[in-house]
Amino acid sequence: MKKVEMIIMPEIPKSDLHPSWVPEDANENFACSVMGGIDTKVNANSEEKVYDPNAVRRVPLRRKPTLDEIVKGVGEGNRVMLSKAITLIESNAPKDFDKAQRVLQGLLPKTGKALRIGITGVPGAGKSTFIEAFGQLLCSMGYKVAVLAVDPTSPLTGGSILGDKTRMQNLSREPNCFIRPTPSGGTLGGVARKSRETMMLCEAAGYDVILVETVGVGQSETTVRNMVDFFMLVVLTGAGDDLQGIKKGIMELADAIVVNKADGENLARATVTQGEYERMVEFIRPATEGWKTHAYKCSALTHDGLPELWAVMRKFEKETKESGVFQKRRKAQLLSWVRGMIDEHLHNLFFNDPMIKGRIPLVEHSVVNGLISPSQAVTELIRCFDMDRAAIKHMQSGKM
Ligand SMILES: Nc1nc2c(ncn2[C@@H]2O[C@H](COP(=O)(O)OP(=O)(O)O)[C@@H](O)[C@H]2O)c(=O)[nH]1
Ligand SMILES: [Mg+2]
Repeated sequence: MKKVEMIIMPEIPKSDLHPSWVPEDANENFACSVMGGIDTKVNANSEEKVYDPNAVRRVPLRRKPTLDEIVKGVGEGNRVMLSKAITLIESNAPKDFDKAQRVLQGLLPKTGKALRIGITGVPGAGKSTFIEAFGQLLCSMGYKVAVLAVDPTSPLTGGSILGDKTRMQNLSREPNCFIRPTPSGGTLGGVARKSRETMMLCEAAGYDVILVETVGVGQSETTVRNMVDFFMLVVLTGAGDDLQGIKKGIMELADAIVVNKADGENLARATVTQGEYERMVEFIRPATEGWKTHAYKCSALTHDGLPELWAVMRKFEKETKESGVFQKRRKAQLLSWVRGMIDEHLHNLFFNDPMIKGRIPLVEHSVVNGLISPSQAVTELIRCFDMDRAAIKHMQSGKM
């Protein structure tokens, strides 16, 4: 009987079981790990296989990249590094804030080069389907496309884009496309800051077009209008007069109104609706100086009308850059961003101040019971705040 050769395997240290690579979007449930194989050494003088524990290939441990490596990686268009940088931006941990800002600072010279396009419309209008089709069209033309979402209404579910991931399956497979769901930032201001900074990182990573989807509710349209160059409103056929009345404010933000689902039996109705919107835009203030907003129709399903819309956007870019309106808007957006952040910072500083926290219920009680006027209440709170800040400063300077 043939002797069965046994190779006794020593216990592999736990550290060697660490995966050396995991997919970019893996979470802790990712079950598959890629490990180095185990080498066996054949003894030249005998047939016997000897296991040499030193021959176990050491798999380098996954270590966190340094900030410089992240900056370099993003600048070279490395998607893993881009995701890491965005994770830093999206983090709510104070220790990550400085890191994120250092990464952004390092990449600042490479930002600002993309065409930023905002897409809004009521749920079901076809925004995600449009982005999927339009994104693929742009990728086929050789552009690198980044897709972001601003949806502060559902920070827990990950926002509209995550919910619609099935509708972006083809686009997410495009090597030249990067899709990032809405960040969970709590307030709209928080989400907006993260989205703006994410947009800048994508630009630094070489993305030519940024598509920002937003839900058609509340203030998010205005917020997205303030972070993009071209703003597009996706509408449906057959919306009643009353609904269209509500949209007037949003129409005033749009550089294009697009009647989607212009396909099949709906095509004729879409053409009529397009005409109605075209008449309506005559009466509204254009969103962009020197640009005439028009109504268009398309089908995100059949892709009809998409190349024409891209041509409109390129025309918009060319004309506004020539007139200087493009650059003027970008500058104004930056300044309003800074102002907005100052507002938010001061707001947080004020309402998180321990003295104010304790004082507010009392002062509010006095106001509602007619003991002091609202103006007096504000003066009183601001005075408390000033005193508290002065005391904190005094303590910090070691005088107490
Ligand atoms: N017929 C037709 N259906 C569409 C078109 N675009 C989107 N849809 C459908 O409309 C529904 C809502 O689309 P979705 O992209 O999720 O809308 P969103 O909520 O605005 O992002 C889905 O069932 C889509 O398949 C289109 O151009 N034609
Ligand atoms: Mg959607």
